[in-house]
Amino acid sequence: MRPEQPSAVKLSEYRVPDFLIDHVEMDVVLDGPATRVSARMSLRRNLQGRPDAPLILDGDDLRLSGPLEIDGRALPLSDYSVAAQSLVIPAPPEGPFELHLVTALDPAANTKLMGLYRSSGTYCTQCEAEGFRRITYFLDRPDVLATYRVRIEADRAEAPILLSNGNPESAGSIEGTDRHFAVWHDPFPKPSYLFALVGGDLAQLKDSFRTMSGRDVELGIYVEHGKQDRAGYAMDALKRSMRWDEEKFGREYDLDVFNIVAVSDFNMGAMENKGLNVFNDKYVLASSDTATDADYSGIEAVIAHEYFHNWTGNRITCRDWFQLCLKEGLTVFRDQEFTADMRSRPVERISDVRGLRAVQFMEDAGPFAHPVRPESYREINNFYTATVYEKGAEVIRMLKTLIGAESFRKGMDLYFERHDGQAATIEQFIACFSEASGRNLDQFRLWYSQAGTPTVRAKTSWDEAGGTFTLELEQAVPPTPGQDTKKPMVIPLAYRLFGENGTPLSVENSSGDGELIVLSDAHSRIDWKGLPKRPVLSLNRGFSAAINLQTDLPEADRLFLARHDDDAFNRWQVLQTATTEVLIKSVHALRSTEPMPDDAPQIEAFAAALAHTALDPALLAQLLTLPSEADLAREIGRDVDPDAIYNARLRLKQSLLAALEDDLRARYEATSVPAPYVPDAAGAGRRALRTVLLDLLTARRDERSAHIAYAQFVSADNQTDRIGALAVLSQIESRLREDALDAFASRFAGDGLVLDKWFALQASIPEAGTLERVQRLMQHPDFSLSNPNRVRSLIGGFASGNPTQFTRPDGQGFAFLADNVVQLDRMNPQVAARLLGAFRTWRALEPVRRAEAEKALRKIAESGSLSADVNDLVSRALT
Ligand code: 0A1
Ligand code: ZN
Repeated sequence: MRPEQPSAVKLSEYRVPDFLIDHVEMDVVLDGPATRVSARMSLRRNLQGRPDAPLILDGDDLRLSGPLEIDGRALPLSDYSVAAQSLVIPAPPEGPFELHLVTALDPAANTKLMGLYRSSGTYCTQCEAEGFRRITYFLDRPDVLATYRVRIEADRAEAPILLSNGNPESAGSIEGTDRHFAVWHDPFPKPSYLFALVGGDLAQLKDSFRTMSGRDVELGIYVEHGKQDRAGYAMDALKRSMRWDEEKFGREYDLDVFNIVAVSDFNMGAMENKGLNVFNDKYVLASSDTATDADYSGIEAVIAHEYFHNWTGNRITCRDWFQLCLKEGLTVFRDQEFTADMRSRPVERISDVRGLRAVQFMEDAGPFAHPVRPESYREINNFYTATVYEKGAEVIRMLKTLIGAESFRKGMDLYFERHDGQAATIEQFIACFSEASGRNLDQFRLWYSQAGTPTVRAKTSWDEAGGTFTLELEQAVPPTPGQDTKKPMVIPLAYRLFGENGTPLSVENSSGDGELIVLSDAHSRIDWKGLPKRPVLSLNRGFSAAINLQTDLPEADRLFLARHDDDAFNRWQVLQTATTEVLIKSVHALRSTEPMPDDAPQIEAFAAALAHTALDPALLAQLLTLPSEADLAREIGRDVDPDAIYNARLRLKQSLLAALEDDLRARYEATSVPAPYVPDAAGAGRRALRTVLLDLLTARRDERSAHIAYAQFVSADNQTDRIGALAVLSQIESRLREDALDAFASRFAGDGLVLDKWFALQASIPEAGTLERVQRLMQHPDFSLSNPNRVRSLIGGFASGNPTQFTRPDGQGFAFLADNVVQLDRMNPQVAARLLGAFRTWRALEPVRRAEAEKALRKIAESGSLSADVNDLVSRALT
């Protein structure tokens, strides 16, 4: 039995709004359970809308306080009606009018963390996608753009800081009381999802930024008292982001102030509200003692991402939620480019592609697959996905590769110029690039409408007599839910041909596009003529197309590329591909009577990488990291046995250790330098290498291995080395592991953000006792089901970070997740629904585990009143 389906919203049924709201005057009285919001909206009929349509405002979980007023006069009760999700005025005035209404809210009771809620006492808001309707009745859709003036009033002691969007206008005391107020005005018309308000007792870090035209902008980062000294890196990242957007895209900041508030209870990473970004504190707070290099780079990326939204998202927003990738794919592309410029471009590319494959390719291959621009949804919250974000960014990157950097920049300039102040669509966006480049991009748009990862098969041949090298390409897009047949896509394949000794050859190919092949048919053939010798082909360089590439490269070509390719990404890729093949063979061998494959070539390749002393340590760390368990599961595709995958990886690590122990140790020791911790790319690369080497050095998982990891744990003077050691140690069953875990817990007791790492590490231990450990940890004083970060670390860490235990053949791992999803759903549907992502590949499991996964999904489906969020995902998972 499948749960009942709420009706779907469809792109094809988009209609312009029947009414528009030009301006809103809000008066928000923050007063605990007696909080009140007064909203005066300047409304008018939209001449493009239906002439006789009633006014229907959206609402969710709202209580009206007092009568509605139109132009200052109370509206008789018979002239409007209030239902669970709407307020309807059947016959509003014909001309422009002002609607005034007051809602009564209890922010502390808002456990969904959507709308106005409290996080550690601070009043804060989250409105994307449909949270504003939980604050007041409104036309809560992104194509209704209004200016806002917001007056906030609160007790001065409880909330000395009062913030909203735009610029501060006035502030003062309310005479004869302990209360005060602040007025904010945002001159830029914006959709309601960008509204924000904060009231609380927070510490402030201040700075300023002079824009390219010489305006001074005041910057503020607000955090819990006592944590200001952990906000410095975020501030630095903000200033670098502001400068970068000026230099790379000509985009200048537009208000007098830019504020960021960090809160500890937040459903997602952060939110780009105009002039007032609200952040999950995980993406603001960092010190060498509490944060890892990965945390620092996460902060840098998310700060940049939210800041870049000011132009791609806020100044130009989305017409409807189907266009979500218009702002998200583009903004992820921009933040990835920023990180590449701040750090190492090839290392950033490798880690972005690793992430894309691990999450988005998985999503694209399972029941949750959907196009970058979906065409229908039941719950929009479930479309903040890797497909919309990460594949959306890849589509932008492919567009740039296809039309060239210059046309791309021209297209962006045209987009900003033409659509500033509007709510736009993908068609309008793409039209700017067609015009700028003079290219027809109709077929390219399939990247937005066809789900599934294209597979490209490449076959090469060599005609010695004529000196002709031939590449035959064949593309196919697999069927996905609702899309059985697909059309050929436009696939930009960057390539280079190498001659002897690794010299790049400059020969025109028969399609004549420089070092780029644009595959647009199902089959295609490219010839290079007049070559003296068979060249070596490096294809899809830098992962120019987001595809699964299958090549017939002979072993000799691979070795050649591993050594000579001047594209670091492809040097990494050839080694990954070869290692993946060996590991998959091992998995099959472990599940049958076939012999184990020969891993001598892997050992040789790793030895060569280790011997290459001039290599960037960050790149070496990537080269020495085996494909993940999830990568292998995806490549295997069906009848997946996570235990066999785990054992195959461990076995290869043990072979590498047996063959290369001295080299590994020497290299490991060289990564330990006594310099003080600096969270820069160079240091981060060295530390990443250190932990990768530690993992290999301890592959025997014996007591001696535990000692090696423990030694790094106790001597670490920064969180990266400490967590790196603890992560390795936690995979080894030993007394030392428990000692180290206890020491970590007492050192960071009370600091949830740091303990999240501790929760996640324990949740990922590949041992039968882990489920019980996780259940025990749920009782830990620093764990709380109401905090999304804790839930994601412990429960999410188990479901998504522990393939062998989550998929236990006895089904207890699945059942544990199911029970928690049902329980959490009553409190916070978004967080509950996100946990279900762990089921994105359940059908690929071997039959015993698959049956248990299905049982758990059915149990959720049958558990009674589910939120739209969980309902939607469970029913899609079971379809
Ligand atoms: N626009 C934000 C993501 C975001 C979406 C929904 C949220 O609701 C809980 C919060 C944040 C971004 O891309 O960063
Ligand atoms: Zn975003």
